[in-house]
Amino acid sequence: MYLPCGMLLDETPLFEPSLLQELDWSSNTVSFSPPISVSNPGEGLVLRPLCMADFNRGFFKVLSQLTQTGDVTPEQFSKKFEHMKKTGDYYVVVVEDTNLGQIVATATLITEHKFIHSCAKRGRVEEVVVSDVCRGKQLGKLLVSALTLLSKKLNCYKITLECAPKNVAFYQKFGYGASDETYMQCRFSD
Ligand code: 16G
Repeated sequence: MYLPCGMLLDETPLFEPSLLQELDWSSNTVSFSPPISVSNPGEGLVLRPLCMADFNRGFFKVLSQLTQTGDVTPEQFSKKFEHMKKTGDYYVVVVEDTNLGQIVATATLITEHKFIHSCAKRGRVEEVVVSDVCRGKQLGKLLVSALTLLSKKLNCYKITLECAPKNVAFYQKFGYGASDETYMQCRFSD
C-alpha cells in the first residue's frame, strides 16, 4: 500500500531478523509444552520483527486489547516506524497467523542508553499482548522469553517491566522480581 507521500507500507523489518534466530534458546528459564521456539512458534504462525505492512494486518487491533491506541493513520505509523528503525533501540516483535494474514501477538524490547554502569544499556519490556483469539498457545511466554534473551544478547545490564498485579506470577517465571523501588507516574492524558 502506497501512502499519499509515496511511501510504501512494505515488508522491511524494524530490526535485523537474524537477532531473533540466533538467540540461545537452550539458556531459557522456562519450558514449553508442546516445545515451541522462536523459529517454530506453532502451526501456521511466524515470530518476526514488526514491518510496516503489519499496519494492514491488524497490528493496532491487537494493541487495542492492552490499552487505548487512538486512531493512528498510516502516515503517523510509518513516521513512528522510521524513527524507531533509525534509533536502532526498538525491537518490536510480532506473531503472525500466516493463514489469516493477521497479527495475533506482539511485544517490544526497548534499549535505553546510560552513562552509569560503564555506559551500559537498560532493557525495557513493553506492550506484551496476545490476541484473545490466540490465548493458550504459550505465545506470551514465547515473546517474553525471546525478548529477555535478546536483552541479554544485546548486553543490557538489567531488564525491567511494569505489569498488573495479576501478571506478577507470570513474569516471575522468567526471573523478574518486584524491586525495592516504587513505580511512579504522572499522567498527562488517559
Ligand atoms: C502495561 C504494559 C506496558 C504498557 C502499559 C499501557 C507490559 C509488560 N506492560 O503496563 O508496556 O505501556 O500497560 O498502559 O506489557 P497505559 O496505557 O495505562 O499506559
